[in-house]
Amino acid sequence: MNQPIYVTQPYLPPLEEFIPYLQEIWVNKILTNGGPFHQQLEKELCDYLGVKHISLFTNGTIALVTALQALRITGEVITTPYSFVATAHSLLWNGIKPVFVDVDPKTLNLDPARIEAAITPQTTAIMPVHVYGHPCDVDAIQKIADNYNLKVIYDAAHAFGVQCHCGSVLNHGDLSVLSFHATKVFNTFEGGAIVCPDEKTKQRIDHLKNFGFVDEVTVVAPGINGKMSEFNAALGLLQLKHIDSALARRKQIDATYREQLAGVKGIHCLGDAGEAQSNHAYFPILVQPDYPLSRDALYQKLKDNGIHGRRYFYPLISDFPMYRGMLSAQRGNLPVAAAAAATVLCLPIYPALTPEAQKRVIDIIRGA
Ligand code: T4K
Repeated sequence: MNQPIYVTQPYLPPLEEFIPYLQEIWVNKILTNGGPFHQQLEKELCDYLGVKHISLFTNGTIALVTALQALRITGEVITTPYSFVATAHSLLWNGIKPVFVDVDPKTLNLDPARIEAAITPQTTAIMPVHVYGHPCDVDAIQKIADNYNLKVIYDAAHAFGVQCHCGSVLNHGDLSVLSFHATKVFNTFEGGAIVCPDEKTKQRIDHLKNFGFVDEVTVVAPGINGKMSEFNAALGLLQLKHIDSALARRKQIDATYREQLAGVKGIHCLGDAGEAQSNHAYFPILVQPDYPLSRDALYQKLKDNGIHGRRYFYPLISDFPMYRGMLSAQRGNLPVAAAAAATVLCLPIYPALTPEAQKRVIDIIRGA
């Protein structure tokens, strides 16, 4: 019986390499609240990612909620329906109205050409997502934000280590938010971070994730508890030692899928690795009408063979009950996103995926 193959499997470095970190925690007895591993990971991530400041968080969702608070965003925010639900939930948690705008058919990222029409006097920010780690059109988005005096907060949950035409994609916009969840390219079991350009903003974010405390007796804002623990920070430090080989293996798997699926009628592989500097976080395909099976039939066929692909992102966020009554959530407003949600399937991609396991996936898709 073959082992099940999941859409992803967390990368775990050898256990014995983690023991010294645990010993250090046990000796120090500093478990959280900005301890030595937390500080070290912030510094090492800045160096690795090529960014100025990072504030670590307990997860990406709390980081998104806090990023909006850090910039005092209110009113309406333009965002994408084609993402994980946490993107829009972070707006609702702040009492902000999401305004959904359709995506670009090539990248499935927020389409800059459609943003202006959705701006109202209540619009204060744009929250795009670098979906699957493929960079948004950051220049076009910034131009609109500058013209209308809007902030830009990137949901960069998938974009660890992604480069664009001018260095790290995380340096674009006012803030970028990363997720270090178990399913991500770089994981700390649970975790996240806000990337910010200046010391003052970093300080405000650090206060907000620590209940608003500035010192023992001063609270400047109704902050939350968003701090990353020393355990998670230690995992991050260890992961960082292995990240380059993990990314290299992902790149090979991506290239094999592209090569082996290139001639399969009705299968379109998104995000040509050659043109975008991807981290190969996901391998999304679109199952088109000229493929012999529907997307859901292929999903099921793979599943029947122990291969658990995922339909990221179906349903659209705008189809969930707390959003679907909104004017911008109407299907007619979002044809590209709706078509993608109906045809997308993310195939297994992770460093430990063996060539034999990948061949099983490819053979089923080719053999339909
Ligand atoms: N913004 C965007 C654009 C995001 O994609 C996300 C998260 C966020 C914001 C929020 O960041 P966080 O607050 O999560 O840091 C998963 C993840 O839970 C979620 O982090 C992620 N996006 C989303 C795209 O995927 P599920 O419900 O699909 O995950 P789950 O548990 O079904 O896992 C998928 C597969 O991974 C499993 O079939 C097996 C494998 N797996 C998973 C876990 C958790 C393992 O092998 N081991 C594990 O520990 O949401």
